[in-house]
Amino acid sequence: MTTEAFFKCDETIPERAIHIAVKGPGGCQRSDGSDCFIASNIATTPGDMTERGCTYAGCRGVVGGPVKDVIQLTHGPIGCAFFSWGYRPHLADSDFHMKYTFVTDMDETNIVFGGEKRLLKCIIEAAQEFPDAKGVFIYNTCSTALIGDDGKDVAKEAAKIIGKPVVFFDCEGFRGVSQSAGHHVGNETIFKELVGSVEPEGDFSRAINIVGDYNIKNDMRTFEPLFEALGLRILTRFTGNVSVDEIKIMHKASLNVVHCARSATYIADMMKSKYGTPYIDVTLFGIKAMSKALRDTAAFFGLEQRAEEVIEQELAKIMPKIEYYRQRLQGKKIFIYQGAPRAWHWIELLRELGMETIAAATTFGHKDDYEKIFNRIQEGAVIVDNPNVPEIEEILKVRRPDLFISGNKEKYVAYKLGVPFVNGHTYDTGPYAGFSGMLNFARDIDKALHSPVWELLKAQGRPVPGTSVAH
Ligand code: CFM
Repeated sequence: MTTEAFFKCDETIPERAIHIAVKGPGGCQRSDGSDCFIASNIATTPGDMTERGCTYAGCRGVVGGPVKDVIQLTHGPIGCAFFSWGYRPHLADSDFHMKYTFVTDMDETNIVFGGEKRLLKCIIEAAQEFPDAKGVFIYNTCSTALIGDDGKDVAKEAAKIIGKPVVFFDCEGFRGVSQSAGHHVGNETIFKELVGSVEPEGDFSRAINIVGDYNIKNDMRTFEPLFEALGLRILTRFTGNVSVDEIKIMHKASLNVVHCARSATYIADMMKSKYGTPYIDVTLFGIKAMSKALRDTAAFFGLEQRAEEVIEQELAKIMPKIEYYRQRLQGKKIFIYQGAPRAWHWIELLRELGMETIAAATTFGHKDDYEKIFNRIQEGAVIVDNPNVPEIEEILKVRRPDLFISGNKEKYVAYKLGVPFVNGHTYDTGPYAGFSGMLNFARDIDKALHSPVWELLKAQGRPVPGTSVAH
């Protein structure tokens, strides 16, 4: 075992060593040289400059927030509502959920005397102001949890008064080690409070749910028509572009097709044990993965032949353009840092475009996410759990990827260091899913890599892609 930290910036945080690994021959090697798995889903060391979000963020921002026809009400201070509003483009065919955010706006007096009455008043007022809303989702925050407000009880009372579902999420920020706990709370609460609350008549033998896709910049438009072309009906989307009434009947579907395994396997598991609904895991990004998703789904319904026709038709449309981009992107080295699944979803997609991932990091991945990354990534790549900001900078400066795929928080760090960047969370000009979305992704990568700005910087003697920077 060596005492030297893998990253120079971690010399004063030895706790980081177990979160960093290099893919060795056939497996993983930790930064201290020992063979073992990377540590994940544990609390961040105090003082470590993590980029993680809170449980409330995972519940309100990721799982509950995309539901399009409910009042999205934060029970807490105004900042919690403001900073979770509008950043993630989980679009729908209406914009109520993106246009408005609601908050009980807890101030000092409310914290001292309690916020239950205020919460009830806010629910009633919001429901009166927006009579078309189909229900209310209430998200708990740290402050209201600490003073012991019984939001669940208020929700019950409010539901009787307004005559619509009022769902309370126990998603106070401090509950988990990252936003991942909020996904779990979101899944469990929606399952218990809404799923199965209505029993519709009809034939659901060819109905599926898309589970764990949030319709980021209309991702769903790229793949839903393909599932429909197989002869299937999409009953419920969990939770991109979905109404509360569709969630209530999602238990009627014959199959759950799970895209984001991290944030939504919980509800697929609960549906399997309560209703016997089977599920399959898919990746809806990239040629091989998207084709496999269609094949696996079709196989469940005995529609194999139709799947081959759909795939052939779609590939004919994109392959000439994919070939064009492959020529331009060949050999580029990529650093991906995403929440979790997209880091493993995209390794193969990038390979299909001629590129290799040399570093992959996730904010809140669990063991199963890292297993998938290790299995897919090339030897010698570095894998980092819950990276801190100096580590990200060090990877950009020392390993010099040709491109960094990450989110808005990291964009300017990349630009300052002369590294081309593509936004993998909210997309530059997405959608990126499906076959057609892959072309958008490739085009954005091409634009980032071949922007004329890099030539201008070179002329000024500034750092440009592919050159190392002293540190
Ligand atoms: Fe699932 Fe997501 Fe992701 Fe996620 Fe996210 Fe996202 Fe993400 Mo940003 S649900 S885990 S909490 S695929 S918002 S649509 S891009 S970090 S890798």
